[in-house]
Amino acid sequence: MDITLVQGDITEQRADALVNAANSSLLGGGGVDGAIHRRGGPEILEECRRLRASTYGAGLPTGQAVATTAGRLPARWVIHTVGPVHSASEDRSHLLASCYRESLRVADTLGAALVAFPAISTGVYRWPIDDAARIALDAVLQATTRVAEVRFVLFDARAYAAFESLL
Ligand code: AR6
Repeated sequence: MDITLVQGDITEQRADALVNAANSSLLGGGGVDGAIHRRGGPEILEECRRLRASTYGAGLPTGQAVATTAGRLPARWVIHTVGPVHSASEDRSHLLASCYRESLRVADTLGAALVAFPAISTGVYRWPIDDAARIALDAVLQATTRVAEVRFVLFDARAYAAFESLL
């Protein structure tokens, strides 16, 4: 598997699947989630609503992932995953690693070859970027997957530098 790093906006990436740092409601929010729904259009939210009604009435659990159409985004699918809120008193790193693993598992079921990830949990959910980058890279490197390229799309220079120094 190739791992590549890009600094920029994930909604501008051409990929088979873009991963969304969603929340368990699947009904949108700020950050990457807001950008994906804004740029992708209402089709994505409609499919999220259907998923809630059919399967995730109680919400998508933290660490799990589910796919929808990508609407108007330059991708075939959006894979929504729910990162953990960072906690100073409890180690939730297994849940953050699970987001990457489960997203790649869903990507395999779709047959996605190129998957773009944001730095999950490092915005609203306050995970320190250096630690999040280590967990993300470890999880992806240890995953058993047919995905050929994982592209991390880092929004700012600090996040990019955190991933680059580890890679
Ligand atoms: N492209 C790539 N990265 C981005 C973009 C973008 N367009 N926008 C922000 N980032 P966040 P979380 C970076 O807050 O911490 C939402 O409200 C950002 O700089 O999007 O997992 C959801 O609905 C940061 O490094 O996700 C949830 O309620 C990273 O993406 C909650 O936020 C993740 O920041 C999820 O919080």
